[in-house]
Amino acid sequence: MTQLRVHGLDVSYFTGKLEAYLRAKGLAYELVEMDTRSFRRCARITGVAQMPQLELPDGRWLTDSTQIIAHFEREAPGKAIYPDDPAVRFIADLLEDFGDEWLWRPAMYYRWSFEPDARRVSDRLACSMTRDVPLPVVLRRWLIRSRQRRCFLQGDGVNRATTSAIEAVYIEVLDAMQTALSSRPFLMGERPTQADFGFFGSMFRHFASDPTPAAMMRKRSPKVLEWVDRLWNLTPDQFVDRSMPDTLCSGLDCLLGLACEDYLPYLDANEKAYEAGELQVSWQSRNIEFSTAVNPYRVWCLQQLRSQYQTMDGAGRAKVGDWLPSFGGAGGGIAVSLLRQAVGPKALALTVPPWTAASSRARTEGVLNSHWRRNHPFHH
Ligand SMILES: N[C@@H](CCC(=O)N[C@@H](CS)C(=O)NCC(=O)O)C(=O)O
Repeated sequence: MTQLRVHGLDVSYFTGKLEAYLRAKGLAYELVEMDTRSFRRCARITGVAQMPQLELPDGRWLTDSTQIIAHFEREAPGKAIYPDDPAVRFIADLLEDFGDEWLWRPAMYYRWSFEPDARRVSDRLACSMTRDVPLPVVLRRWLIRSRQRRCFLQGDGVNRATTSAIEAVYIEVLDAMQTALSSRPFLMGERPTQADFGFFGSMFRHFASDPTPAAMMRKRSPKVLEWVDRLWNLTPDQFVDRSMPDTLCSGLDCLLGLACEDYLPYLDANEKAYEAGELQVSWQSRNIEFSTAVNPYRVWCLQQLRSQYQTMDGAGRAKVGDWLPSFGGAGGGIAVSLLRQAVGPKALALTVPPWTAASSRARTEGVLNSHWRRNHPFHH
């Protein structure tokens, strides 16, 4: 085996994010379509039942799209996507995390609540992910829908009372991206950064592909549609000689405002509930009350952002301290105080990847699901 093997699916949010990054870097890969058996096999190696999982040519494994990108930015530093300026890089990290995590719920909502969208993807999953399940296709399709609706709609705070707030996230992000992309090809400037890839998973695999949100994108935000194609079609020669963003461009205020006013207060509530040993967390978005399971993975996301902020030099912290309140609206000041807090006593450590089948993380820590909880339905 000489090239990278991406174990995932062609309808998957984070597989799409990783594929776009590898294409932009010019790293050849083969997409290996998962089924339930290979999903379990990969989980036994990396300790996390999720996709994508990346098999390196030397037999080592990586998982978590953000960590995989960090790995290649370290190991293959040419054609860099991380900004050189630490403060700009921090903002790109924040936007990557916001894109990764905060659009998951709207992406699942549009995919599994609307009949044409749910039909299209349950058909696809019945022939891909569950092709090794010895049941008739109709039954597989039904099981997939029921499972996704139970886990990612009912289980993630999607109900009649919260629908308007979830739709507002998608619409506001579309508008914010349309503004940011009106005068440049990528979110932060002339060159792609991790911020672009953070938004790409949801925008490409869900919003631009599932019929209901795709119609909205075509009508409302053609610049976003154009950016989706641009990023998927990106090769290193298109950006290597472009300069890295060294300051914040105008037009990012709406996006940063959403990250500071909507996402970070949730991350704060999630962390507090985790620290208190609770299983559920409640928070408000647009005056609507949500209650969802505490998500340890996102506690780790906040800890990562905080330690990145705290390890910057004084000049970098000062820039972020100026930018967040001026770009991020009222939530910007609160965001800065959140970033200044010490990492809580229950700091989470992600065992340093890559893993090999012999050093499998699962063997010592057991298998977690993609939100770092146990009891994944595909385990047994
Ligand atoms: N933080 C991970 C998230 C990966 C993730 O959540 N992937 C989804 C599919 S796009 C998944 O595997 N979900 C598991 C499930 O459906 O149970 C990453 O960045 O790769």
